[in-house]
Amino acid sequence: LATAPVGAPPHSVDGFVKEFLHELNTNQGVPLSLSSVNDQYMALASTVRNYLMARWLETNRKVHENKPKTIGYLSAEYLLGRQLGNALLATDLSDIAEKGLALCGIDIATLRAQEVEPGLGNGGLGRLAACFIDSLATMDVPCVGYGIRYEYGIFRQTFVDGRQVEQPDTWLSLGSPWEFPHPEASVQVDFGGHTERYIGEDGRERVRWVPAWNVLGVPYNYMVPGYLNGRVNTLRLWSAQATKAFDLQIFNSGDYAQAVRAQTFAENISKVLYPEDSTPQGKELRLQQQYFFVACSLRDFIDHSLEDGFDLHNLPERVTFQLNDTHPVIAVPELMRILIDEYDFEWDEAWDVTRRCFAYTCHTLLPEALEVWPTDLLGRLLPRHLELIYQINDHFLAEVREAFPGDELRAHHMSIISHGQGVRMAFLATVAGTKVNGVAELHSQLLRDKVLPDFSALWPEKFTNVTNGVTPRRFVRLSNPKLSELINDTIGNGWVTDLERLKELEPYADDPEFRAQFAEIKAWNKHRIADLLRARDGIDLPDGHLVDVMVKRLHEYKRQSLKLLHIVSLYEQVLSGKIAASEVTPRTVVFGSKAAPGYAMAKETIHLINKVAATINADPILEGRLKIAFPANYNVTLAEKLIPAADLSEQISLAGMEASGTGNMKFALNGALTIGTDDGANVEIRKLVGDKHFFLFGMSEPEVAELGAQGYNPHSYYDANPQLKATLDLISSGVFSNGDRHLFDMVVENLKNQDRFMALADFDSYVAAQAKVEERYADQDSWMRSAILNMARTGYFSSDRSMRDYLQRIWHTTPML
Ligand code: DL6
Repeated sequence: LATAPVGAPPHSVDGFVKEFLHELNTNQGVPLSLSSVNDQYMALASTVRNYLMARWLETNRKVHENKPKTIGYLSAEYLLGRQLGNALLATDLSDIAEKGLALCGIDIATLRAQEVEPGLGNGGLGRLAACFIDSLATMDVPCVGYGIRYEYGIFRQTFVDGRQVEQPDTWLSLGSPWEFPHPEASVQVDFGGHTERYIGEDGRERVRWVPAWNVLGVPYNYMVPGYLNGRVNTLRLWSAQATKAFDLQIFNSGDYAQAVRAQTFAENISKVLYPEDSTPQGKELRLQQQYFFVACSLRDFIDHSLEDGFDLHNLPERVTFQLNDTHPVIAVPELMRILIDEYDFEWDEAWDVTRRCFAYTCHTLLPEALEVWPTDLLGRLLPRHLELIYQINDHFLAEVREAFPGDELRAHHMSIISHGQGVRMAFLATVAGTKVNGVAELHSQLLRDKVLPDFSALWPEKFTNVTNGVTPRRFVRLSNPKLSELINDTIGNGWVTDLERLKELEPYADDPEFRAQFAEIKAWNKHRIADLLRARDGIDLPDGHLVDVMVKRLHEYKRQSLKLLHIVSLYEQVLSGKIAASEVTPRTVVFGSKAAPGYAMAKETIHLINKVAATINADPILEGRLKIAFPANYNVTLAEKLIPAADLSEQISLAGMEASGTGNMKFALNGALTIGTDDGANVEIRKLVGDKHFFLFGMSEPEVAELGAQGYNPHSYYDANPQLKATLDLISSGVFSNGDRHLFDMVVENLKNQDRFMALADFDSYVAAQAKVEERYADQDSWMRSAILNMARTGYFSSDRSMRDYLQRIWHTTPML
């Protein structure tokens, strides 16, 4: 079968069919008649990939020729979502592919559904990285995303009797057509051992690291296509392999397990993603992962730069390495080591280059989420790096003492190495980074004032904010095709790369016909998710309900338990006859959430949600007016279908706890109204959409701080508020647990007696805001008007805008023309 020239622009359905069949025959080795769905999916992916290939090669050629400044995005997580739809969109091949496959008797939807998403991230931080690399490619900015090719991504969640059970995520089991392994370009990474001092030829004392063991990092390249702009950047994920596959001597002697031990040990490094999102554990394997991927990435970038004739003294003109949280911060001493030990730099020269090469993004406010590595662990695994960290700290503390003479307490507080704890990676990142940014205005302010106040006093100009964003390609254009069509018909399609243009839709909020079309699309999206959940989870969603969605990682600070208290409170009021079922607004509450496997409170909360759901869904007293759906294994693929169907977006973290949130942006852009606290990016969403179109509740951050300082006593709220008491007592009554009054003690007693995130203090205000939701929802016209205004006014939250901010404020570079 003849093939069209690789990378030629999409021309005809016939041409596409020829290529598809060619791929099916030559790559999968099957004729159409005998092909499986997976064969067809793989062949379709290769066909689309071929169209991207010429652009990829051309992008790489341009980079090689022009040697532009590049962003090296260092992230331990990329939550990519499915690739096929995005690749079809980037090449404008969706229609041709659909028609071509139909000619072969294949429904493209079946092939789309065959793809297993690479879940190489935990939540917001990993998904943000995926949005950012999409935006950079679309904006023609040279970027290499560096990360880890985990063999098993975030676990697959199942429920057994309401409890979360984790299954391994075997995302590679049917093959991944989107990756290009390059074993010939493997990089060696050393670990352990000791250091030695010696006198170099120039008479200077030098240090040599004598490692004890090493592994190979094998790069796997992924295409990162820009939207219809001909650019394809690269995501390079590293996979660990043993330097020596197995010991033949030992194998021959019959000890098979021992013969492959080194291999197993090495491969463990990239085996599995740590499933903790905000409470990192100081596990040795985790530190191995972190060093492994940054050592590979720096080596890769530096070697390529040297091949291009670059002088390492000018490295900051060639690259900014953006540190996505503290996970890649070990890159700082690694670059120092390379410059000093391998390229003979003097300390000051090396530090000057290193400082200008890095910038740091912090994604948290929780003290327990700030990584600290015990010095003995670091010294055992990376002895040379620990020495360099001590030296960096000595130089830094000298600077502090010069700036604040006599203030030893301050120097003690700011020390990168804290005695008793270890190396504070956020401090190291702040000392080394040219810039430090938070991810929403409030977060950046709290970062300066509360998390790193001494550092912001020393270097006020170092601190900046870049509010997060989301890619409109995946989270509107692909996920909400009907809405995209309506927007295109109304204002043209420029919004896909210039999201602020959604503002042009504002006047249409007052147009009854537009509102009707918008409402029809919302209803269509609700049917679409209902069909999916029926097939996927056996969940039935009723028609005509307010769809109220809370999807995010399960964490106490995010307060899924507050949402649950609202639901149980409604149920209690009907049970006790305080209100009639007919007064309850028909509402379906959808939860989607994974709990870190070791986080007992989070897992118990999931268990409780499922038990409450089972009871309420089965109780005729509510006349079907309240329904709770908790589909298992919430992921990017499900988000893409669920978010467009939402009426109400739950963003109810305790103020001052959520760094930004990005789900909140996706919901608003798809026309959901937010019920939320003044936290993270909610603050900016509310400012942009206007108070009338946002349900604000709860304490502000200063109020939270004040209550905390006074001494918060949740029990006093329980005692003083009869409805809250009745609600918590109902959970303890055994109604949701087959009469077992203690099954949920862990959750209930914690709320009554500790409640670190003050759910009880915000309960009343939350319930009152929910009553306003119901009132507003009863007036569908006014609700739809607000929904349209939410969409029209939140174009600011495009990750393209975030990238422009990074380019201007941090990276000081421009797109490559
Ligand atoms: O910045 C992306 C995302 C924010 O939107 C969330 O608010 C924040 O919780 C999340 N942070 C993490 C914590 N990881 N660490 N460390 O995932 O980042």
